[in-house]
Amino acid sequence: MTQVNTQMLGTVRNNWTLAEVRELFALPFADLMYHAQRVHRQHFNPNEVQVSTLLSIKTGACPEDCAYCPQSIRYDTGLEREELMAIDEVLESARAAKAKGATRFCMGAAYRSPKDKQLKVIAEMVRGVRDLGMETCATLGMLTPNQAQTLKDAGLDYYNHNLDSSESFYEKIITTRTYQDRLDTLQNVRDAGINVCCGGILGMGETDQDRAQLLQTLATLPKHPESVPINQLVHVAGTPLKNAAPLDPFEFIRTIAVARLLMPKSHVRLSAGRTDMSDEMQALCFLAGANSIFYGDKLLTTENPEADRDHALFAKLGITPEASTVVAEVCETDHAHEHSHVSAMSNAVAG
Ligand code: SAM
Ligand code: DTB
Ligand code: SF4
Repeated sequence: MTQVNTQMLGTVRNNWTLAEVRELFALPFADLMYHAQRVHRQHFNPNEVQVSTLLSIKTGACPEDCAYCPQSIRYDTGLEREELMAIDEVLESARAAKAKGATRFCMGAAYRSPKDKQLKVIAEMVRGVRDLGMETCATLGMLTPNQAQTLKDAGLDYYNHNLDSSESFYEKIITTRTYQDRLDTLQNVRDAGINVCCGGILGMGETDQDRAQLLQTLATLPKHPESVPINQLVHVAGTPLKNAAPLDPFEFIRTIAVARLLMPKSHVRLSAGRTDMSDEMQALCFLAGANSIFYGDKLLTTENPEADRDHALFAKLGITPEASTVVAEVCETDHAHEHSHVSAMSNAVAG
C-alpha cells in the first residue's frame, strides 16, 4: 500500500486519485473483498438488497449511435419500434411490479432528449407511480434544467443517466453526444434535487484503466450518485459490440468492490447481464457490496432472470428486499398500503 490508507476506507471522499483507484483494483482478491464487505457493513444491512423493476415506455428508433444499444435506429437488431405508452398502461405495469415485490419503478425511453410535450405525459406517469407508493426513476436521455425541475415537481425520486465508460473510451462507443453533455445532464438533475443514478457498462472492450477512470469520475463528482448501476454488456445481434470479448468475471466483481469502497454510502446495482451470470457469481457481487438489482423477467428490451430464479437466489442467500423510504411515507398516511410489495417479495422469498 503506497497511497490508500485502508483504515480510512468507509469515509465518504470526493478527491480520489487515479493512482488510489488503481491500487484498490490491484489488491489481492481476498483483501479487496474483505475491505469491501467491511465497508459495506458500516453503512448497510448486508442481507438487504434494493429491488427495482424496469419498463420501456418508448422503445426503439433512437437517433443516437451507442454501439451497445439494441434501440439505436442505426443498427438492425430486429426490434419493433413502439411509441410512447399510454399513462394507464404504464400504471398497470407499475401495479403488477409492485405486487411482485419491486419497490422502485424505473421508466426508460429511447430518446436522445425528450420533447417538452413528451415530458408532460411522462410527468403524469411519474405522479401516478408515486401515488402507488413506489419510488420513481426515469431514464429519458439528456434533460434541460427546466425539464429536470418538471420531473422533480411530479415526484421523481431518481434519474438514471450513465457515463457508460471512461471519457476516452466513451468516444469510441458513442459519437452523437459528448461526455460533457452527459455531465451537464447529471448536473441539471442534481440541481433540481433529484437523486442521481449513474454508472456504466463493463465488457465493451475497455481496458482496466478505463474501468478505473469511470469509477474515479463517478467518485469525484461533487456528490456521489445515490445509485451506481454496473452493467455487464448484453451482446445484442446487429449492434457493433455483438462480438465484444467477454470480460473476466473476477474483473467485474473487482469493479463492484472498488465502487463500494469509493462510494461507501451509495447503492451499487448489479444491473444488466445477470441472465448470463451464475448464482455463485451474483453472490460474490453481493459480497463485494452490490445491494440493488433489476427484478422482473425483462430489462428494457432484453432478458433478465425470471422472478422465480431471483426468489430462489434470495432465499438461498438469506437476502430480503430493502424497504423503500417512499413506501414508509405513504404508509404513514394511507393504511391501504400496509400490505406492501416489500412483504410480497419477502413472502415470495420465504415461500
Ligand atoms: N436513452 C436514454 C439514455 O441513453 O440515457 C435512456 C435509456 S438507455 C437504454 C439506458 C442505459 O442502458 C444506457 O446508458 C446503457 O448504460 C444501458 N444499456 C443499453 N444497452 C445495453 C446493453 N446492451 N448492455 C448493457 N447495458 C446497456
Ligand atoms: C442501467 O444502467 N441499466 C438499465 C437501466 N439503467 C435503464 C438498462 C439496461 C438495458 C439493457 C439492454 C436492454 O434491455 O435494452
Ligand atoms: Fe438511444 Fe439510450 Fe440506446 Fe443510446 S443507450 S441508443 S441514447 S436508447
